[in-house]
Amino acid sequence: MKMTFRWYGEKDSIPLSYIREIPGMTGVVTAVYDVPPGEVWGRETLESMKKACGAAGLEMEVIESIPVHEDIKSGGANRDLYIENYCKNLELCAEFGVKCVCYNFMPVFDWLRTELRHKNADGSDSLSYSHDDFAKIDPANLHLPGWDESYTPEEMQSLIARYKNVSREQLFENFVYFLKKVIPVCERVGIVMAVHPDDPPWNVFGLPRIVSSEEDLDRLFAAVPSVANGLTLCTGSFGAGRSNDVVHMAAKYAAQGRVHFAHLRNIKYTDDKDSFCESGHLSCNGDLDMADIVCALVDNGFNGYVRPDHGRNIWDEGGKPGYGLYDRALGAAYINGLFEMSAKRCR
Ligand code: DNO
Repeated sequence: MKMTFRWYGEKDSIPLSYIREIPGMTGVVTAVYDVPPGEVWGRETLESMKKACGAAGLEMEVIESIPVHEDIKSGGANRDLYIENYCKNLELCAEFGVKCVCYNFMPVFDWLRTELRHKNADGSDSLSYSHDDFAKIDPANLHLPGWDESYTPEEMQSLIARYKNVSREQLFENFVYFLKKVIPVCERVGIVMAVHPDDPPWNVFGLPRIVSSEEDLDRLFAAVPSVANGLTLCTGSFGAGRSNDVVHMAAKYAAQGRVHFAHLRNIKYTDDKDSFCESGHLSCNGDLDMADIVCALVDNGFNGYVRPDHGRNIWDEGGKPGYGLYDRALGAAYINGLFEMSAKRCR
């Protein structure tokens, strides 16, 4: 496995030199952030990012994400143009040594939470999702933590409206249409696609979500069997769905050679509905058994990229919610320990 760390480019408040100092760190997970979804990225931007990483002694082999334009997901009139642009970005990334692309196929929204600074008993704060608070949100007047700045309420409404006639089935067809064009390019240029699961793994505001469960994954991989059509095993996202057996999923998809990337974090269920809070990474902090998950990966030949996912905000850091330095660095250290121990135990 290769331990990596998400880096938001030159504007990230966490310098590459700090990332490099985290034990076991081999590279960053990053993206081009100054180009709207669907457009072709600038060669110079990638070039300068790659140079900066190289100078810091870090690899740049994972991109998270090349966003999938809403026209592709909803099957809009311009989807072929946006798919073409997507393929151009893949080719460009490959030129700069990128080997894995994490992306998602969630209509309109990416991850959703109801609170960004949920106070924890240990004094830290973290992201959380409350079933009751979510139910109170009026989709006609959306003010979602983390999303307020991304879209105006009007823009969000019109985006949601685009999916009015897009059923689960139609969304799946659109996904397969996209993959059938993109995967051959990946195979040619030596990149693997790693779909990020729905977060949380259920439909929101009446919008379908189709990467939420083992059943969804099986269907997706059967439709496009190339192993370049793979998975980001995001333990916190799948784990929020209580019927998902994350240890089993880790074992099964690692054995298929489809887990190209793992986002490792833990969550704590906070009621008997579907509420959860993002806990510290350790098994004893949450409801997922991180040791069992790592063993399942190692035992089944996992050899992909790993990154410590969302950390708590600790030591008054006040960083980007989920993406401060301190707790993710602690998470990386813990995860490194789990991998070392699992590998030894396996010998
Ligand atoms: C959240 C991230 C996601 C992920 C995208 C991939 O913290 O894991 O936003 O980057 O879903 O497209």
